[in-house]
Amino acid sequence: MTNKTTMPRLLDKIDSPADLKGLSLPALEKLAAEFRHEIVTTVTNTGGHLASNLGVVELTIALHRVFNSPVDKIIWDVGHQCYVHKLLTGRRQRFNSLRQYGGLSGFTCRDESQHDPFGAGHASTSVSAALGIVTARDLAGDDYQVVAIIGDGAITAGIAFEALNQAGHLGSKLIVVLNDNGMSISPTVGALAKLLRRVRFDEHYREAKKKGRQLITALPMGDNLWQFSTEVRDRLKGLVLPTMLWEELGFTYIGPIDGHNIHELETTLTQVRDGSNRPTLVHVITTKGKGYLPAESNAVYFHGLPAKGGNDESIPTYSEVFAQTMLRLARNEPRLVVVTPAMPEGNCLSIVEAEFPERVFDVGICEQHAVTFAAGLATQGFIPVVAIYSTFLQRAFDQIIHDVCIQKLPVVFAIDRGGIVGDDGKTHQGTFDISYLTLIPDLIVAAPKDENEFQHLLYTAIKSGRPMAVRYPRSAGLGVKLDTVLHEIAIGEYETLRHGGDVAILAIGAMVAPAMKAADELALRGIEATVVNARFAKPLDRTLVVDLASRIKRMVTIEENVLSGGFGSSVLALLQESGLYDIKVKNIGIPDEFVEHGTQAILRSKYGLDAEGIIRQVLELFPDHSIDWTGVSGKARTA
Ligand SMILES: Cc1ncc(C[n+]2csc(CCOP(=O)(O)OP(=O)(O)O)c2C)c(N)n1
Repeated sequence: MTNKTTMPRLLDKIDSPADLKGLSLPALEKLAAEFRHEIVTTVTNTGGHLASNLGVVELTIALHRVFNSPVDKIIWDVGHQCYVHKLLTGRRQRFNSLRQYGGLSGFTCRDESQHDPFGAGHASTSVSAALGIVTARDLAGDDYQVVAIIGDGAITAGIAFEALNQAGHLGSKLIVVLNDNGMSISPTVGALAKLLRRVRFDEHYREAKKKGRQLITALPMGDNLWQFSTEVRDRLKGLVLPTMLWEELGFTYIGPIDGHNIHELETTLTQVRDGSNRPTLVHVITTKGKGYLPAESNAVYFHGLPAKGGNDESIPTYSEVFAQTMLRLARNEPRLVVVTPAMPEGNCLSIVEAEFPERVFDVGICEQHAVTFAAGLATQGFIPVVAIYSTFLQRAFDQIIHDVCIQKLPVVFAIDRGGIVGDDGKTHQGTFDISYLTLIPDLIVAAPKDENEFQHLLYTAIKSGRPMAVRYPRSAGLGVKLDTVLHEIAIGEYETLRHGGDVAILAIGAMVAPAMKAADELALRGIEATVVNARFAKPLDRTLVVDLASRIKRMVTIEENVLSGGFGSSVLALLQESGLYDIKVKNIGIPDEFVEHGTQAILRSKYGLDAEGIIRQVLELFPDHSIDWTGVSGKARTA
């Protein structure tokens, strides 16, 4: 891809969708190339969703030429492909702050622009939200247009079908653009994906479609397209059942349309805008990564790029250790199966899939189904491991309670990206799981202090015969040695890593390492801390906690989770229950607010979840202590 930097850029004159309206087709095509260049240069630096955005450049231009945002509502599913939309809607000047702390979000966001009528980050919400807006419009007697753009990956989710189902029932005007690139993050799986592939690649269909198009273009301008598109559809029905799915759901089906042909897109969208008052589905075919060869040829890798200067790749990530452990365990345990809701890449499952293709199930973007599917497997003696990101497991809360825990089924939840995830921001932080899991009876909730303990906890989980969750962070491990022989860890038993009589620090998961560092530093300041690796958020090691509290009288809990309902609040409840009312307790965790985007380091520092923050907060328990405060940040003296 080239960009002649000496030529003035059209892009620099685009401050709102109105600036697009007078441009010729060649100018729009030039602009599309400029958008691509801008996105590639920015995202290779900031990190972000590259391939998905490159695939919708022409589609976004056409949408903004045909529809009148923000009066008309354009709703992007997931919101990860909204970069051209951002560039077009007054956010060009701030585009290089994408996903940076204090900068633009990587997703659509109502706080950011009136052109983002509905925020997202999680998949498959667009049709539901659009239908709600459509219904509000109709109730208010307004007449603006509502367009949802949903990918072939996102449309596999139950919620998308729930929305299509109601849309067909209501019959109101709603435009759904199906952006079909054949890819979720990995290739889209499932029966629906097969159906779409047939429409994309079926030669009979393409031939018949071509004839249909010739028929339409031969007609005098101004004729009623709908009459003819019905005629075309009728001709096609015998040949192409796939499109009938949408018709039977109550949608007028238009397509497939070349998603990189601005003229074809505009013509079609204009006809849809001015045409039928029914729900309409426009099937648009795009290429993920379009216009940037590396991304076109490896859309999986270029789906989401890390920011420049990312992690030290010599230390395996927790996700990699998870997959390696699954592989080892699967070799000896034929009942072990792994279920992933569309995240085989993120969970590094390719190595397991390569050896045991029949025991790894990608179920699509269907978290609820993933959990109940696993529960069904467990009823028949299998040991399912649901590999899932913390933030996406939120979707399956009832399934964990109703389908797994009430029935005490031995499903293992391997919860990736627990804690602060960083640049993806509010919609993706894994900061709620300890709270929403520990309130469920019969569920064991564990978090390892390092990657070696992680493999032992996974082993413990599959041996436990009980529902058990193991949550781990989005990061490389600590670089510790991995034991070759796995062993079980006694459930509910903590590990004391350091002894000291002034304060007991109970840290869980990724917080153990900074707690140890803080304790070493505190010792230099005359405070001796006991540090406990509280590897189970549930059950607590009641005996140890009560003993430490009674003896030491000062206790600090640390978790990368919201304070509300978290590990610290379980400890407080235990102390109350045990009649220990005179203990000074400090709970460290995330306050009652949504955590912005930014690097993990910035965010941990903001919330006092690094060694310095821990020291500062521990010192609050020693107001009368003679302490050397040198080197502790100014924010420290809050007490
Ligand atoms: C509920 C949920 N699960 C998983 C994800 C992770 N995720 C982000 S984009 C994506 C693929 C979406 O595929 P598609 O809708 O086809 O869009 P494309 O990227 O192909 O344009 C997935 C699985 C998510 N954002 N939300």
